Amino acid sequence: MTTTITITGAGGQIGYALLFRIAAGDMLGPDEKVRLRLLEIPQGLGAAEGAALELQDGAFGLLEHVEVTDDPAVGFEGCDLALLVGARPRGPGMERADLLAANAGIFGPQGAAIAANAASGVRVTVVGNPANTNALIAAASADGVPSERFTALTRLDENRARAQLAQVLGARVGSVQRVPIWGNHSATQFPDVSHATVDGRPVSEALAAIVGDVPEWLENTFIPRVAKRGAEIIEVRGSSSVASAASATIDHVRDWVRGTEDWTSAGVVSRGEYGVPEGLISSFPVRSVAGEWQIVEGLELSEWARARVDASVAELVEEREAVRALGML
Ligand code: NAX
Repeated sequence: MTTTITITGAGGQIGYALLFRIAAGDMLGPDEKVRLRLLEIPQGLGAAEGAALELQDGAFGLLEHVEVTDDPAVGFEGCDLALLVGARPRGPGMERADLLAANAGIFGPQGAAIAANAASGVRVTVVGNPANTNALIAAASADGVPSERFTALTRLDENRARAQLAQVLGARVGSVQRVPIWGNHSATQFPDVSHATVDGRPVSEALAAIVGDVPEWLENTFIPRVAKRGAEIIEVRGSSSVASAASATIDHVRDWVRGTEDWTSAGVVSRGEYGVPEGLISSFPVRSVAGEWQIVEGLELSEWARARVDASVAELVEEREAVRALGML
């Protein structure tokens, strides 16, 4: 079988880190051939074309074809998986409303182009920020495509949270599970350890023995560390997260297509679960079953956790209102 994958912003940094891993089979496995469509704006075409030459030189056995274009109709033609990475970054003096408007101007038309050109079962993953609201805008513009097919990447946040926990617990990261991210992919996100396990056992007791006052540690150390990890990477590396973001994108799509054994996190459309207003694209604990994300329901949330979820969801509501006020939703 061959899967057609469209990557927007393919000439950018995350695009460069993603393309070679997809071509190597890291996302869909060693038996699935891939056809790549790299969608850029005119200024990014040279970088995308250069990446296409390097893909050729990688002599990847699974890579059937690479096409570079700045035409969304061509870029999304027949695509099964759309990775929407390209976005407008916040420039100097840009207000939040300006940022939302600039991105609505990208993700609205891309949603429409997906509806008009993609394969009927297309699955869309939005990486470009503000990811949740960009996904909402794309979904709203994609007539005829169920909104369940539009997701926002919060897997990087979850991976960061699991890695931080593993480090504190002195455990392998693979042994730390059930650390969902709730809400927005932003500083308000809520990485939730209340159901977390290490080697199948609750982490709460192990944490208490190490950090003492667990609520204080969560509030003042763990959550800020996870939520501000992007800024930490910029400070240390001198440039934003790239390979880890690409890796999380691979994790998200692989799990969506091939299923999960346990929970993970994804920004998916709310149908009112946990009181999150219907239609918002919010991060939830999810599992992937038969190619579809399912929100894990029935989890207990403490009063403190509830307030954290509500605060992040309130930010998503504000973003939706701001885009509506601009007449772009
Ligand atoms: P770069 O600036 O390196 O690349 C972005 C690329 O997108 C550029 O080549 C640009 O020409 C292209 N582009 C812009 N508008 C486009 C359009 N309308 N159609 C097609 N291509 C377009 O940024 P990079 O470091 O690759 O980051 C990409 C996005 O990921 C940013 O919005 C960034 O904020 C976001 N991130 C999201 C993360 C997440 O977890 N959801 C984490 C990493 C990252 O911060």
